[in-house]
Amino acid sequence: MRLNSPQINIITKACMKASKLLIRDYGEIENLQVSTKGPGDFVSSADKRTEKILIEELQKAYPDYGIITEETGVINKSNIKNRWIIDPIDGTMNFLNGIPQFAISVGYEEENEIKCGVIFNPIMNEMFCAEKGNGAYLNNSRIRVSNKKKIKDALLVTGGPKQASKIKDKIFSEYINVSKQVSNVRKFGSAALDMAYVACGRFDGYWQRELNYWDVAAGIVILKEAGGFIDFFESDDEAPLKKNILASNSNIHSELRELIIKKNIE
Ligand code: 2AM
Ligand code: CA
Repeated sequence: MRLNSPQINIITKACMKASKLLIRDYGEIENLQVSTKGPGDFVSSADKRTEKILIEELQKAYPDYGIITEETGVINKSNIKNRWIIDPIDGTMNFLNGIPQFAISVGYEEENEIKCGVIFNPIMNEMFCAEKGNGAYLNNSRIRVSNKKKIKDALLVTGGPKQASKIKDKIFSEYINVSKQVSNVRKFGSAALDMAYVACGRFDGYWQRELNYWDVAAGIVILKEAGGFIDFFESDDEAPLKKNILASNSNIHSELRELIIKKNIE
């Protein structure tokens, strides 16, 4: 591995540590699914505990860094120069259902730019990581986006709408419109892994509305370092933690963007 900043080393170690208990919890899910109580509370405590371990490990190294997390919110609010962005379990619904498509996602932001990040699926033992200027890796191998050039041949992935979404109809019609123009579309349920999969060429592109910054922070640097292109289409500058994201191998980007935005206007 040729990634060498102190921050990427710290994130990697924190993810490894947090994943040990997460793997054990995942093994319990099957039993809980058939119990009358169901796994709901169990998952929420797994989420909180994973986050706690990550925060402890990251703070040990840099106590004064800011932290934005899904569960706890913001820590050290005044430090906006150096921030960790944490999603302890991205793909919670999959985790809850015993589907091994979820990940710990941690990004490091400096002066408003993500400098390095890790997306780790502990069940598949796949660790995606990247550092600005030093490339993107899956475990120990360098990764790169696909070389697909035509949108009609593209295999895409998307997500949402969430249950509470006020724009469900718009998101569903977008899905139909895009599906008609491409090879196929998948929906895997973890935004972080969706982006990582574009980064390593498994998918050619990904889009999703109504995400949070922690869903995508680590994915931003991993995808960019793998040669991909990202844009936050129709996102609200006033709400920097809310994102609509379009990520691709870069070849198909403008066509895909046009497909999503133009079809919505019609
Ligand atoms: P989560 O698993 O951490 O909640 C699923 O389409 C993807 O969207 C997941 O990465 C999921 O993250 C994210 N997402 C963000 N907000 C969501 C919400 N309110 N409901 C469902 N998924 C959400
Ligand atoms: Ca998430």
